[in-house]
Amino acid sequence: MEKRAVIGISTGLITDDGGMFPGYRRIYVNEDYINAVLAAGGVPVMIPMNGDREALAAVVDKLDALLITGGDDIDPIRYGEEPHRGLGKIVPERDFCDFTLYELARERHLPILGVCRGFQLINIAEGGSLYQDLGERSGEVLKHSQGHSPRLATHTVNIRPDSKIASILGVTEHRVNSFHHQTVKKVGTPFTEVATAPDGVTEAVELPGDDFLIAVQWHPEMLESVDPVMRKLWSAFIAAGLRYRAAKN
Ligand SMILES: [Mn+2]
Repeated sequence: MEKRAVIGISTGLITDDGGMFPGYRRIYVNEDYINAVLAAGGVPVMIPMNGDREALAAVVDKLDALLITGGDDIDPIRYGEEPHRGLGKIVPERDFCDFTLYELARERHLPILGVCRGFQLINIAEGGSLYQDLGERSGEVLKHSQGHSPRLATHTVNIRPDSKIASILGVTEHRVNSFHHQTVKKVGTPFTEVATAPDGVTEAVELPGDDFLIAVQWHPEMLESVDPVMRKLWSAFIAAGLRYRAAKN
């Protein structure tokens, strides 16, 4: 029997600007996600973005955990809003795939980790909403779109001491990277907000109870190689995958 947890990784779409095939479509994932899963002992499996729900269900059935990755903005119609001026690029096909993967994994109580867009998507799937651009949020807003140096942590997050993520990371305050121009407006109903930036922006949520369902607005995969604290999040996620596999068999 396979001794390592198999971690499904959601993917995105790149359309070639130039080169040999302008307009050609490619499915991709950032290499850091693969490396972070491998470093924590997991087996990474890319799930190619597609619109075949039955095929996606067949893949999810073979997984021990699901990682929902970062990427473009989510179509605001998903939370009942028209597009505002600050909205970035949207890819409805990817939205379909990612929401479907989330739903399938949630039904099966798979461990789920959401990163950046994945964090936002999970919130929306559970009835939450977004500020389509941080400029729509009133009051002081920190720089959340740092725009450079993926491995550089630039702002602080305060973590609820009684949260699962605090016990995983072993800290209640930490510095993280930040590559988002949107942010959570309403937290999804079943979730607890477990980390915030000093300006009040939601930076992590988790599901109370036994399931491993944690989502973060920052990019822990980019910090994995430089930050031992972030490494603990990956270890805990892979460990949850192994527990899921053991319970299933
Ligand atoms: Mn941030």
